[in-house]
Order: sequence, then C-alpha cells, then structure tokens
Amino acid sequence: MALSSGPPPSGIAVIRVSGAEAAAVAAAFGAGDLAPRRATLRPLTAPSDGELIDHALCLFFRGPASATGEDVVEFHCHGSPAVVDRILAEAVALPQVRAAEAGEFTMRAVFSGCMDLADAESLADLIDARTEAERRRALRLSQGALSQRLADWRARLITVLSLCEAHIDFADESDVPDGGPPVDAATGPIADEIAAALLGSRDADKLTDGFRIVLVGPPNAGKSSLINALAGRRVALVSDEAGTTRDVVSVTLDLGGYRAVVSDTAGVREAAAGIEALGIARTREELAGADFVVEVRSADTVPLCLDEADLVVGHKADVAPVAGADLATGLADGASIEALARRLSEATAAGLQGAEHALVTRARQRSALTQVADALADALATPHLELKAEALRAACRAIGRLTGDIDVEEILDDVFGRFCIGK
Ligand SMILES: Nc1nc2c(ncn2[C@@H]2O[C@H](COP(=O)(O)OP(=O)(O)OP(=O)(O)O)[C@@H](O)[C@H]2O)c(=O)[nH]1
Ligand SMILES: [Mg+2]
Repeated sequence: MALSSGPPPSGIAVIRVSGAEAAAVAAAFGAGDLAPRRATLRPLTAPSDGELIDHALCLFFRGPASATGEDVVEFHCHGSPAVVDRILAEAVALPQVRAAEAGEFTMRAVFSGCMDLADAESLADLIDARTEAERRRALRLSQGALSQRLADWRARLITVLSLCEAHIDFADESDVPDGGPPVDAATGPIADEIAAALLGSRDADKLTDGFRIVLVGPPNAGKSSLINALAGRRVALVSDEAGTTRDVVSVTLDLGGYRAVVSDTAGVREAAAGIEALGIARTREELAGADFVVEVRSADTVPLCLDEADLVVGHKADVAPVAGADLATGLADGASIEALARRLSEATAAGLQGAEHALVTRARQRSALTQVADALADALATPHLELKAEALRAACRAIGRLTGDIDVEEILDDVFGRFCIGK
C-alpha cells in the first residue's frame, strides 16, 4: 500500500493497495463488497477502533486487469495530511499490509507481465516530464514504441538463429532448406537498424537537459536585459556600467514546449583584466558548449562579429539601427522580444527534434543495445555457423536484458515449429 498521488495537502489523495488481500483491506476499512471497476462513495472507518476517518471514493480492480496485474483497491480520499496519515497508519498496522517500496507497483506490473522493463522506464519518464516534448516522447515510449521495435528485432533474430540451429543440428533432415542459411543477409539489416537507433539516441538526454542557448556580445550591449525580458523576471543584474556581468547566469525556459537553458555571459572585450578577464574566459567556455549562439550587438558598442553566431540580434533598436543584424530588438518593443523568443523556440524545436524521436533514452538501455550491436557485429564477422549462432544468442540475451525477459524455449519452439523436426 502507498499514497500514489502527490504529497498532501491536496484536494484529493489516492491511496493504493495491491495484492491478493486488497479487497480484504478495503473490508477492514468498512468498504467491503466493492463491485469491480465501479467508483463507490463509502465511509472509511478505522480498523483499530471503528472511528470514521473520511468519506472516500473507493475503486476495486480485479487482477490481472489492474495497474499492477494483481487485485488493486484505491481510496480516493480528501488530501489532508491527517486523513492520509491516519489511513496509512491504520493500514500498515493490519497484519497483511506493508508500505510499498519506491516503484514497487510498477515493478509488480512488470513481474505480472502487464508491461516490460522498457515500458516501465518510459512510464517513469512520463511522470517526470516537464515539457510538452518530454511528455510526447515518454508517452510514445510508454505505449511500447521501444518494446515493439525490440520485439520485432528479437523475433527476426530468433528466426535467423533457428535457421542456424537447424543447419547445425539437423542438416541431414530432408525438410531443412538446402543451400546454407542466409544468415548474414538477414542479420545485416537488423544490425543496421540497431546502429541507426543508437545513433539517433546519442543526443536523447538533450530533451531533458535542455537546448543550450548562449547570449554573447561586448559589454553593455544589453545581454542581461535581454535574458531578463525572455525570462519575464530579473535573473541578471543590469546597469549602464560596462562589465556588469562577471559570471555565467543561466535560466531554464520552456520555449514552445521544449526545454532550453539560456545563458547570459560576461561581455567580451580585449582590454579586460582581473575578474573581468576571468568572466570572459567563462564566456568562451560557455560558447564551446553552446547549441545555439546569439550574438548581441548595439549601436553604442563595438560588435564582436563572431564566426560561431547562429543569430545576430541588433539590440537597443530604439536608439539606432544596427548593421548586419538578423533581428532588431528593443526592451520597450514587446513584439521584438516576442519575435526573438519565437526564433529561439524554432531553433530549440529543430535542435531537439532528433532527441524527441529517440527510441533509447537511458544509459542502461543504451549499454544493452550497444551489446546487441556488438554481438551482431561478431555474428557478421565470423564465417563459422556455430560462432554465428553463439553471437546471435548473445544478441537475443542482450535484448532480453532490455525488456526484462529471456526465454530460451522460444528459440526451440521456433526451430521445431518451422521445420517439423522431431515429430
Ligand atoms: N535604450 C535602450 N537601452 C537599453 C536597452 N536594453 C538595455 N539597455 C541599457 O543598456 C545598458 C546595459 O545593459 P545590460 O543588460 O546590463 O548589458 P550587458 O550586455 O549585460 O552588459 P555587461 O554585463 O556589462 O556585459 C543598461 O543601462 C540598460 O538599461 C534597450 O532596449 N534600449
Ligand atoms: Mg550583463
């Protein structure tokens, strides 16, 4: 049993009980005989002394048609700390109840076959999703986008493997096709698809880490003013003194449903010394790690004219226009700031699209899929059928590690089913 909703106080709290005794626990709270999959309002009474705790909407899901695959009861009670604490304390005092471990409901769903490991991982990502793009990716993956690809690769590998096994073990049987197994021809495309998925997932973390946008320019061009305008609040100090910003100031923004980390930097000028020079060194480091560089110019400062600039902003357009700028901005001109935000949103969306469509999002998955790719490379490299089969088996095992199930029987079934051997 556990509180499945957010921490109290909240309007409603959802307390979930999973396991064969779930209905008995509901009965202990005075909510017996719940009809499956129907919401029923019941008074909840304390098992210890019969005191009324709250009125709660009670739900019963009979396994396996439940979130965990087991019998599940949910109490939707009022979300006060007192109500939640009392129900939890009364429940764990019952002999058949204990507090669930973190992630245990999902783990039980995996063990009862309701979902595989890859699905469970993306469910965790869906719960953590903070931007629209993260939500879309997690939802796609939690609906089985990775699991389906894995199942497809695995099924094809098992077919190739069964061809190998058949030739190794039963080559004298008449119903095995002649001419040797087309093992490499079938393995090659799978290896290519897996390599593409790994390549596409290289930047998968970017979606959650954020697209790095760096504002850079000479002192006093208005970089700090621009980051404040983009953030809609004061994140950096602004003054008419050149060299105000000494360190990198970053703010995380949701730009068009994508996460971006926008950084304000120390203004760059040649003559700087001391702390200002250190700040400029930090600016250069920040530039090296940037996904998108915005060079800020203004008519009253000497432009940097950076080669790496992706966008040149001519700021303080209210004072004078700036030569060579892609976009004119001014603090008093709200539409110009919106136009800048739009340009940054477009760049962010374009930069993170690959990451949004990545199939593999976790280091664990990447390492297991790399093992699959390595095993397939071994299978393709060796001319010996036995060694190919061994490498293909290793590839299947590595896929099993991704989904959480490894089933050798499946291979035998496929061999016997396909060639009618051993009848
Ligand atoms: N006229 C006008 N002045 C502006 C505008 N934006 C900023 N300023 C002024 O320009 C001066 C410098 O602004 P900052 O934002 O501190 O400039 P910065 O590029 O961060 O400067 P450093 O941190 O020193 O590198 C301040 O006096 C601002 O008030 C604008 O759109 N129009
Ligand atoms: Mg500044």
